[in-house]
Parts: sequence; C-alpha cells; structure tokens
Amino acid sequence: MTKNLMATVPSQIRAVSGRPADASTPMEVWQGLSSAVVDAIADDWYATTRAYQAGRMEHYFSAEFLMGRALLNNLTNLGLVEEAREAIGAFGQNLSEILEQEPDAALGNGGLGRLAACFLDSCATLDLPVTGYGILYRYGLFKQLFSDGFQTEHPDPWMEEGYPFVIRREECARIVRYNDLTVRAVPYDMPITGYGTRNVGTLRLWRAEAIEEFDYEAFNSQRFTDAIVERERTADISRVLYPNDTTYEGKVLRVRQQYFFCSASLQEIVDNYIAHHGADLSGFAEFNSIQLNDTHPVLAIPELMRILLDEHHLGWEQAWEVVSRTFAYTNHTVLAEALETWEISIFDKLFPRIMEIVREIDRRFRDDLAARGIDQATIDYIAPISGGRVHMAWIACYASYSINGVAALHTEILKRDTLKEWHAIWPERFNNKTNGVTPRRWLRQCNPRLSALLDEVTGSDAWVRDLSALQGFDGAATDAVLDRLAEVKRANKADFADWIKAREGIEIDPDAIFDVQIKRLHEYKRQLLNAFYILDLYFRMKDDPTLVVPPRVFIFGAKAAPGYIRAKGIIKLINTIGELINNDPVISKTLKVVFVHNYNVSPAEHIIPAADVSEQISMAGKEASGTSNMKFMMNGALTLGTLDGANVEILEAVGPENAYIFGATEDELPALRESYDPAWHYENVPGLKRVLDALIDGTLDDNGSGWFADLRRSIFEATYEPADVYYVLGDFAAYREAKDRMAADYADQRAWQRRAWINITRSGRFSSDRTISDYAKVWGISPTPIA
Ligand code: CR1
Repeated sequence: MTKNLMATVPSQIRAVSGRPADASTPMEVWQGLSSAVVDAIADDWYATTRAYQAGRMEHYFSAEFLMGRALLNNLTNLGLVEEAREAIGAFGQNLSEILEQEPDAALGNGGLGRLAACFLDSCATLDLPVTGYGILYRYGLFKQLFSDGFQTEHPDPWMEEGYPFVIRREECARIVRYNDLTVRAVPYDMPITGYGTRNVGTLRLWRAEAIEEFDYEAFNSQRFTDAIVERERTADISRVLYPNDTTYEGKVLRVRQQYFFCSASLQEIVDNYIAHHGADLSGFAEFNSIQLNDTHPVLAIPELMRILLDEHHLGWEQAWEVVSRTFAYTNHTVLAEALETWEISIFDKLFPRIMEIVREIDRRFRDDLAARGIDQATIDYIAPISGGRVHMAWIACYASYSINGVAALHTEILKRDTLKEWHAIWPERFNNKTNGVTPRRWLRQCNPRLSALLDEVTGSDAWVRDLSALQGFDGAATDAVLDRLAEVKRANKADFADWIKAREGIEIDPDAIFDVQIKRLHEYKRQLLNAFYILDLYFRMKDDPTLVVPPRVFIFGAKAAPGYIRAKGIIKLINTIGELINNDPVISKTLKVVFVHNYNVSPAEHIIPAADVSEQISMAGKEASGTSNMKFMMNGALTLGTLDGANVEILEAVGPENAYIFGATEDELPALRESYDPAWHYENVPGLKRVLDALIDGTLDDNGSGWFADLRRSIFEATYEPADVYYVLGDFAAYREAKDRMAADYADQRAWQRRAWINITRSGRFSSDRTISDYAKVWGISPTPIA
C-alpha cells in the first residue's frame, strides 16, 4: 500500500539535498517529494511488472511520448495531493510553487506524442498489461522564445538537474548493432500510475551509450578528441527529438534512432517470451502484440524477422507468420510528407542484413500480389521497395493484422484514399479507433474546481474512471449548478489572467471571451484564418467606432518546425497583429491577442480550464483527429470548428446547438476547388482585400524578412502546390459569420453555461479509457489487477 508521505518526504529531501528539509531549495524539495512518490509505489510497480510478464502483453512502440510533468499527475492518481501539500507545508513550502520546479518531459512534437502519453495513463487505470517503449532523448522538443515576434529555438536539457521519475536499469541493457557502430541501449523506466488502482505500468525509454566510456589508448597517447569522438557519435542517437512532424532532416540519424529503440525493445520482449514460455518462438504472437504508433517504429518488422530467422532459426514462412500476427499499425495523418520513405542507400549503409530482409519481403510481396491478380502498376506503387526507396507505411500495412485511423472520418479517408489499395485487398484489417484524452490529467488534475463540482453533482468521483457516467447528468443543470459552473470558469479565467500577466506581461480581462487555438503551427490547421479574422475585426472597429464588439482575448500557443519558414511567418504575423492591437489605446480595451510562448503540456493545463471557445478550424479532411478539441470540451469550452477529424464526432455527441460548425466539408471541397479563385474572394468577400493588403502595404512590419509577402503569395500564386491550398479565403466568410455569431451569443450567459454543461457531460466517449478499451479488443488483452 502507499506509504505515509508525512513520514517519508523530509528524509527523501534530506537525502537529495544533504541538509534539513527546511533549508533545502525548492528544486530539492521537488526532487525529494518526487522520490517519496516513487518510494510509495515501488512495491506495487514491481508486482505489476511481474504480473504482466507472465501473460499476454501489449507493447506500444512510439518515437514520441509527450509526458509533460509527472509529480502532480502521480499525486492525483494516488489520491495524495492533500497529503503532499501538508507534508511540505510542515516546513513552510507551498505545493503549487514546488510543482512549478518540474521541467516538462517534452519527448514528443504534438498530438501523436501526447496521445501516447494519455494511452499509458488509461492502460494503467484499466489494469491493462501494456508497456510503452521509446527513446530517452537528452533534449526534448526545443524551447521556443520570441525575439521581435520571431520564433527562436533553444535546447531543452530537461533532465540536467536530475529527474526522479526515471530509473536506470543497468542490468537490462542491450546491444544494438549497426554496420558501422555498435552501441549499448540502457533502459530508463518511468512508472505510470493509474487512478483508483494499485497497478503501476511502465514506460521504458532507451538511452544510447558507448560500449566503452572512451578509448583509453587514444586518451593516453594524448589524442583526447579521438578518444571521445566515438562516444559522442553514439550519444547522438538519443541526443535529440526530431523537432518536426512533417518533413525530415538528418535522415541517417533519424533512421538510426528508429532502429535503436525497436531493436533494443524487441530483444527484451523476445527474451521475456523465452523466459516464460520457452525457446520455441513460433508461439510468440500468442503472448505478444506490438502497436506501431505511426511509421516511426516500422523497422521493428524486419528486425523481428531478423531475430527470428538469424538468432532463432525459424524458416521464413514460420517467421512471417509470427510477425504478421504480432504487429498492428496506427496511421495519424493523411499528409503525404508523413508517410515515411527512406533511400535504400541509408539502409544499406546502416544495416545490410535488414535491407536484405526488406528486399525479401518486397520480393514475396510482389509474388503474393501477382498471385492475387493485382495489376502491376498497383503492385509497383504499394511495394515495400519502389523508386529506390523503402516505404515504411507499405511495410506496416503488409505485415499488420490491424490498421487503424484515429477518427471516423480519418479512417474513411484512409480506406477511400490514402490506403485504398490496401483496403481493396485486406478490408478486414481496417478499423477505426477514435482518439481520446485522459480525464485524469485533462480534468481532474488541471481543473480542480470543475472536478469538485462534478463530484458534488454526481455524488462521487466515479466519473474519473468512467467519464461516460457524466452523460446521465445532462439534466442536472439547474440554475444553482449553472451558477456554480459560471463561478468555476470565472475563477479559472482569473487565475489564467494572473498566469499570463506573470508569464507574458500582458493584462487581460477575465470577463472577456477567451478564444483559444493551441496546437502545432501548420498551414493546414489554419492559424492564418484566425489571424485574418482578428485583423479584419480590428479594421472593422477602426472604421466604425460605434460597432458593438464583445470583449475578446485571442489566445495562441504553437511551435513551428525550425525549417518550416511559412509556419514561422504565421507566428510572426500573429505577434505583429498582437502588437498592433494590444498597443492601440482604444481597440485594446475590447480586444487582446496573446501568443503563449513555448507552448507545451503544462501551459495547456493552465489554458484549457480557462477557455470559452475551442478553435478547431483545419481545412476539412486534413486534421486526422485533433485531441485538444476533446480537452476543451471536457472543460466546458464550445467548439468553433470545421467538420474535420474528431470534430465530426464531437458535433454528433453535443448536437448542432452546442457547437459552431462552419465551412466547406471534405466531400464538398473537390468540386469547390475546381472553380476556386482566391482572387475573386479577395475582391468580393467583405474584409479580405484590406486584410491581404495589410500584409504588404506597410500596415504590418515583418522586419524586412519578406515573410508577410510570402504568406500573401501563398494565397494567390500556385507554386509547387495550388494557390491557397488550404482554402483560407474560401472559408473566410463562413468563419467570420460563425465567429461573430458565437461572440454575440456569449452575451446570454445562462444559455452559454447550459451549452458548456452539455459539452462536459457528453465528453465521455472522448476519454482515452474508451479508446483503450477498444484497442484492448484488437490487442486481445484483459485487465490484470494486482490487488
Ligand atoms: C494528427 O495531426 C491527431 C494526432 C493523434 C497527429 C492529429 O490530428 O490528433 O496525430 N498526426 O492521433 C501526426 O502527428 C505525424 O502525424
């Protein structure tokens, strides 16, 4: 059982700091309290690991786990928040301040990585035998600062000061071999607690280390640099997360990373199988299944083939039979850039044997499909090797027993479009798993006021483990409850205003509408559309000072991939519009623009509980699911969005009267595009001319970068893609109408609160517990509680 923190915390802090708890720094208090939490769960963690190893297990392979902070999450799950507060309060420390000491474990880019983190939380809560496998990046996603409104990137050495929530398991180290390099993979395990259970799951993150610390010979003979070169080349493998979810750089290193964690993880899984079920690996898939989170871990497929063929001497057919019953693949995007392919030369250089296996998979694939009567053009298109490149998604589709998309619409697009050739041959492999988010972090933990209200209204905290239970309280929205809901939101907004003042130096009015768009910066997500609206509203107010405009704060948070100049241009544009508006003595009384720098998991925990409006405005068909839309809904914000990704299902859940849906739909777009002329919209749609001209007429200053003119060109000129490829001007009028209407509707606070309530009570199907229960069926695993 969990230990008494009152007793353990002071000694843990002393052990960390080497001085009395009341003389320790806040960072040391965080370290000590965190160690006390690890101490409290250690026995249960060990018991859970043992219990899982013997049965059927699911292994979640992902290059990204965007975990965020761990301490409060663990305290929340273990029901120890108050006890921790007291334990450190006893020597004058304040829990909220201590929690702020913790760095975010930003081992992911965005939605894909955060989804993996939510999934682990749900697996733990549901007592499911699932382990996550990834890389212990020394540098997480870059830290973002703004300089003159431009994004600058800075390293994020998140573990530098020590991090009690990962434990090095020296004894479980593995050797990973490349043609030109052999390295040690040392696992660091992170405990994953669940809510209302003693089970503690594991995230295993591999760190690359040199076989020998350094070449002593070289060092002794005064060749100091030579001595450490090899060590650094090895450390490169787990040095940095690729700060990019669309196009890739540093290809060889990236492929090395992918192979690194796949190989180490598989070695361990195979050895565990042998330890529990004997040396005959033909039964491997009875006890193991591996989920491939996008294409980044697809090298696990040829690597498992290699292990089975070369180390355990199975025949090809037998090995392939095992492999094709082991893997399942999730696709997370329809953007062509993200279907990874690699030059054959990279594989030849790094691991010729893996390449040989891929060639054999390709050869047999071609025979297999020819025998099925598939035409040669199709075979050439979806073969594992084509055009001198290895196609990771095609290998995944061929080897996997299950292929899924992440929202109903996305899965339909995969079947109809992105993966249609595969669907035609193996329709039974395809299934949908609409994403979800954990209500522990994204409601219980980040919104204690709303949580308390839900406990009160529902009579218990059962909703934290079963969010769908809230649906039964649709009708509980009496005036008294709605008054409370309004108080909760108002208090959250006031807290957020304080946080923003301290963090960004901007004052905002808690009574204004908080209208939020937080997500990676990408053209398809259309932050530009939002920016155009704001600028247009500014001009409308300038032109007509009598115009009645509800007070609003437009809040953004977004990182752009460092090489994605156009995305960086949009950041600069929003910051420049913000400067214009926030410094205008009249307009700033009604409007403010806030760009939260270095957006990450923990800022999201401050922003989401305070939001009124959730901007989900991607061009229809492009956002595979979205997950912030779910977090906002759970916290009582209304969706302003297109019929894209999971918005479609949110709309289904809440009904059209409780969301604002606008714009061209995915099935309308092809026809609309045929006759689409951005220039016509520019001339004829109210507001657009002024906004687009402001990009080049001196109204907005891009500091000579030329980036605003480039944004304008992207709207009018076809380059390697059609003009305004994301239909920003096409949807502008509908967006403006919906957003104006929404702002006007806000005035009727009672009606607004009622709709917010419905959003909260209907959010049950967007709990990652529901998603994971669906996956558990595909995985063939069942709850394995230790208590
Ligand atoms: C999608 O863009 C989705 C997450 C999680 C992202 C987003 O819509 O919610 O995955 N895809 O499924 C991605 O990052 C590389 O692809």
